[in-house]
Amino acid sequence: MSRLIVVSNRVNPPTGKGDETVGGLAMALSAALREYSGLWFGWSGKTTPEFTGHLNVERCDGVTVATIDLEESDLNEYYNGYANKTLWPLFHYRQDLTAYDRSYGEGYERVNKRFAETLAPLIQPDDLIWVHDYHLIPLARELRKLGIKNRIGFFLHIPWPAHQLMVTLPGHQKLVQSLFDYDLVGFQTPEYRQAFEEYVLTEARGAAVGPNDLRAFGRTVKVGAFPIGIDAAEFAEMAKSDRAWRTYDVMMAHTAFRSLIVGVDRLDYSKGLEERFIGFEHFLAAHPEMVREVLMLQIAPVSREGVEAYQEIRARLDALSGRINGEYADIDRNPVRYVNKNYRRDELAGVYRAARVALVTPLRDGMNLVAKEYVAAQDPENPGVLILSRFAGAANQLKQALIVNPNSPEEIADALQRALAMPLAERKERWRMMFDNVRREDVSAWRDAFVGALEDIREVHTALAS
Ligand code: GDG
Repeated sequence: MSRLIVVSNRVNPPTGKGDETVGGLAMALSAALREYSGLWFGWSGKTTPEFTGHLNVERCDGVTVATIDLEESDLNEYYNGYANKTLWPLFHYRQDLTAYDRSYGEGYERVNKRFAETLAPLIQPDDLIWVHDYHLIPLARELRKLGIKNRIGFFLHIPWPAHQLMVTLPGHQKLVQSLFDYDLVGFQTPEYRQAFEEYVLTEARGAAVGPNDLRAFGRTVKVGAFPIGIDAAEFAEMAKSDRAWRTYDVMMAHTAFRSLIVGVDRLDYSKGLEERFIGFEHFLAAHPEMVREVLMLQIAPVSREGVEAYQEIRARLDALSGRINGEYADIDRNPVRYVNKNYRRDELAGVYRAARVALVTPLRDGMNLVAKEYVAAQDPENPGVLILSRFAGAANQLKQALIVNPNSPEEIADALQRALAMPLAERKERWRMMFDNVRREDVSAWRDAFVGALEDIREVHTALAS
């Protein structure tokens, strides 16, 4: 069996000490790495005055982890710059927030080169290399320049934008061309894969040369949709753990007979938090009899604080939650509880289980794992209702959610009313179908489908050679 090398911007393997803040994705990748006796490579999250290429290598719970430190200018130009001020907003359809700065592009190229130069000596001939996300699109190109001939796959966790949006990016052609140095490029949904194909066919004058093969820039790449999942069985178990029950009890006591409506998101403008708050405000205005019957809890740990747009949205959300509470609070209750703290995963599971409704209303989202976690954490005998944005990749799979356009406060308000009034039988029926999907298309299925497709490429090569 080939060895697997996973490359991602940040590396956060579980420590094996019950570290409950580690996400499901890290758990799943670690499991795959253990199975393939693999290596996880990425940025340590630390900076150094001058880049040395020094590798920090450690073993974490059966997985070898190799990280490098980056310079302060790398952090500003590559991570905060090109990745999070250029690609992230553009790929989430926020052209208004997209910054184009030549130094960002240079920093992005430089860091990808540094990743490649440090990683290349660690690669053995038969290794499979799996690169993750928008930070590292040019990595395969840099590795190929160094003579690496291994099979390399790329998975994009965020949306691929529509063609007309993609061409607004200076240097878009070079970026897309670098994807053709991979053997396999995976997207979250058929829609994003289709958007990529449209760019290749129209802008790069490429051709579809097989059901999953695109040819352009003199190379052929396999493309596919690989919707990411969660470890549903583990999450459902976690929702019944002692700590989850304690959190559940605390939530029930504090909601004091009100229905809990929950949102859990990194504090990010793509998650539609402002629009969600305004939708909730509409609901309260349209249903004054419900004001004392509901509590909306929004958990939103801060992220990317080095980027101004994130500081600005934080300030706007502070103001908005204050405004709604100012208007609708009473001496004994607030309709909105808004917290920026990070919780343990088992505590989150308890919160999800206590919530009668989950509001997952991103304006754009590659997939959205919170929607799946909410489903997995429900009590099968008394499940809650998921309200889900049509612009989350998850809407492609969780069709029994109440699907809304997150830009419409009226639609959010109407869906809340419908969710709160939904009879138990309907809640159970919708939940059952969603849970079946979350369980079937889980994180192991995602991982196996991607790694399997990458392995198959070798089989084709071997068959052709023999
Ligand atoms: C990207 C794509 C795609 C949130 N608050 C806490 C906490 N979380 C966890 C959630 C969930 C994860 O963070 C967020 O995952 P999402 O999928 O919702 O969103 P992104 O972070 O934007 O992820 C996305 C994903 O990659 C995977 O491909 O689905 O579309 O944007 O797991 O539970 N976890 C803990 N405490 C918190 O307070 N422990």
